[in-house]
Amino acid sequence: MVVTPKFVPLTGYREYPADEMKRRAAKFRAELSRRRSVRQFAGRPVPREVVEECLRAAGSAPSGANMQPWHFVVVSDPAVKRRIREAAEKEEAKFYAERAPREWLEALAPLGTDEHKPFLETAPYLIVIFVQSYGVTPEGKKYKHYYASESVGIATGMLVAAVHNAGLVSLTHTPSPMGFLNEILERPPHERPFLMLVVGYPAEDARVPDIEKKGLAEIASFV
Ligand code: IYR
Repeated sequence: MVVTPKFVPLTGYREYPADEMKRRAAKFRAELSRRRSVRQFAGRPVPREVVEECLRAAGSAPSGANMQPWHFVVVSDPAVKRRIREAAEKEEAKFYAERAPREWLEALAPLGTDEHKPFLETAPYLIVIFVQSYGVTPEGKKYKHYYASESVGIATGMLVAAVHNAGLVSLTHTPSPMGFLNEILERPPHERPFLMLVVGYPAEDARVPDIEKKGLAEIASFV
């Protein structure tokens, strides 16, 4: 089937004078630099509309051939959160005791993590992000997704930024392996759990690891 491309004017773009552009870039950088991954959450509820808007922001991400190969499951049901915590802690216990090579455990040491994941029950929302290896039409026909992992990675980054911008904290969490999420959340086999984003308010006494980000000279080169 040959589709003729259809174009519309670029109405959403805004150009800023150079000094305003610099100010905006620096302000956004400063805002994002305040973001920290948090592992201690308050139980306080978060308005669902906030999460919905953050998901719309994530859904605006660019993706390979605009296939949007993602699905977000927002978990707030305490019984489902408990099942996820139990399954995750079972895998994590094996990870810390047997599966993780020493080098990996050494790399994780500054974070102070272990197999206990109380935040999976405390936080008001667990957003489980799935990557779809292929799409399915309403008629049941399969079609290929391109750069699915890259696309979902971009959408996830935008979700992390949106959640921070809204005034909440998050934790990117990847219990390994994550297959149990398909079972608990009843997602089809062509959807692979990509990452879980734990979202909520930080606990009042939340503490974060004393770690630093690399500077520009270390992460970028201009040629
Ligand atoms: N999934 C484990 C281990 C872990 C792995 C990485 I890479 C981290 O950045 C943090 C933790 C856990 O969540 O404890």
